Amino acid sequence: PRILKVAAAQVGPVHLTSTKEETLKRLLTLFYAAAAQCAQIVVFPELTHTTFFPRHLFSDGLELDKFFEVDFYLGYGELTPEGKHYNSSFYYSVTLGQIISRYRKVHLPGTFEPFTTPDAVNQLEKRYFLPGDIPFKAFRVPGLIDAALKRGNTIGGPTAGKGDPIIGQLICNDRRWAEPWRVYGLQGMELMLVGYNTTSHSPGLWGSSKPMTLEEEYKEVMFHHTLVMQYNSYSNSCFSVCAARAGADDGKWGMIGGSCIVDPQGHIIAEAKTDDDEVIVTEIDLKYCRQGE
Ligand code: CDT
Repeated sequence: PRILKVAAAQVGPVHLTSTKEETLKRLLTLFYAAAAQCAQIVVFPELTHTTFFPRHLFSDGLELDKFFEVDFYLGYGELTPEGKHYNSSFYYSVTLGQIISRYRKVHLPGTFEPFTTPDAVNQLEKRYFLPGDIPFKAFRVPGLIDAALKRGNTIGGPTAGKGDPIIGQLICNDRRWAEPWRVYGLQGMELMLVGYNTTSHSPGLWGSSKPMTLEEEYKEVMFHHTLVMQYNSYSNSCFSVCAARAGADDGKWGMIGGSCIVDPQGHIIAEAKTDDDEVIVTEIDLKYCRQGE
């Protein structure tokens, strides 16, 4: 059997004033909670270590750079040795003791210039990040499944066993577009990992055909989130794990939460119940990615 235990680590509010040490402590607590439930893969959100800083305008480059790190695992603000900024994630394999896949967000939402209205909710990703330049490359992860099965799929590095799961990664807004899922899907991807920060109220950014109350807007944003996770998992016959930032950063910037794990039939098989730090864990059997076999 090709069975894995996967987890999404949802992270509650992280304020502008939160220190990385405080946040890291919370992430470790979530990590250990997932490990205690025997999870083999834990997915953390986009830009995990800090508040979702593209809502703020920073004119001082040095002040901005404290949100970037050269290396880490999870979703993070990447500062390259050449001084370029990306919204990135990576996958670290314990078996190999190294990062085996890197990704840089391609679909950067929001604006370059900040809004000027007093109630503006900025999303300045176009200002702070370059669009991702790494291909959507699925990767095999060794060591997670002992018994290799005959799949006849040849992608992956030299250490890749034939039964090793095939994984893809995206960041937040990327999940709304069919192409990245399909490009990974055509490489036999069985598990998609997505970290995200989705604001529950984004005047001027989300289109809507009618005026909405805050509650209606939250429901609509959550509907689109689950719609794309469920539909794309279904249409590519893969499992997916998505991990959110949740709650209100700085007491006012609402995030939808909604971390969940979806099966290849498009059903949500595990989901977060809170708007705060929370781990969800479930077992998945990759045989369900291969319909009709
Ligand atoms: N972080 C991120 O990509 N957020 C976007 C919101 C876009 S504009 C309100 C998302 O697709 O969830």
